Amino acid sequence: MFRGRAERKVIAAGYDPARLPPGQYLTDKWPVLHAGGIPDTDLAAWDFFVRGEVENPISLSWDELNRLPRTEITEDIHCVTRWSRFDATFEGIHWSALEELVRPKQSAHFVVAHSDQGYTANVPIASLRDSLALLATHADGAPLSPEHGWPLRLIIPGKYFWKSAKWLRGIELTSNDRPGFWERYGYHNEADPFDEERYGF
Ligand SMILES: Nc1nc2c(c(=O)[nH]1)N[C@H]1C(S)=C(S)[C@@H](COP(=O)(O)O)O[C@H]1N2
Ligand SMILES: [Mo]
Repeated sequence: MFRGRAERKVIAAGYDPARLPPGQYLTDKWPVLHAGGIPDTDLAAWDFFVRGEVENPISLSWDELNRLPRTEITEDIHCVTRWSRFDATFEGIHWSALEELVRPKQSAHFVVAHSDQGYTANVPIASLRDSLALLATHADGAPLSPEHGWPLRLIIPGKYFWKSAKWLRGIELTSNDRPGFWERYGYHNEADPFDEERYGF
């Protein structure tokens, strides 16, 4: 059976080739990708909001956020620019801890993640509730580096990595789906790497 170069590398590395989505190659590195600059964050002035379709909107300081229960996940990440990285580990706060505080309304069906400098990304609320989703403060055992989203980034499983907003400052729950930064530029709304939902609806 014919195997492409990317797939041969996955096999050589001892992974099941089915883990690599079509059109992706495996890398051990963690490339840096974003539009615009890296924000200059002062943790003392930093806050995190949850608003929109919730009974109890909140704003938390960095210390308050970090008092919430913590959890660790391991998962594969896939960038639409075709690199994939397997078994990335992240540590942080799961949405369920925040959901208890804000109590989403019945009308909360979608999420807009808001980052510093205006970047946004949209997902269905089920993606945020997924056990592999995370508001991550750490990656691979260390605090996030500034270029990878320090102090806080979103991790959204099963979707191209542009949905995983870096420098996350808040979560807005919405009743209707609202396209985010890249989605407005024509990236696919669903972004499933195994269906190659790269561009267009
Ligand atoms: N705030 C913000 N988050 C962002 C982006 C961005 O431009 N701004 N780019 C996205 C894209 S396109 C990708 S592929 C990933 C890259 O994350 P990394 O640099 O940690 O690999 O971040 C996503 N999150
Ligand atoms: Mo990306």
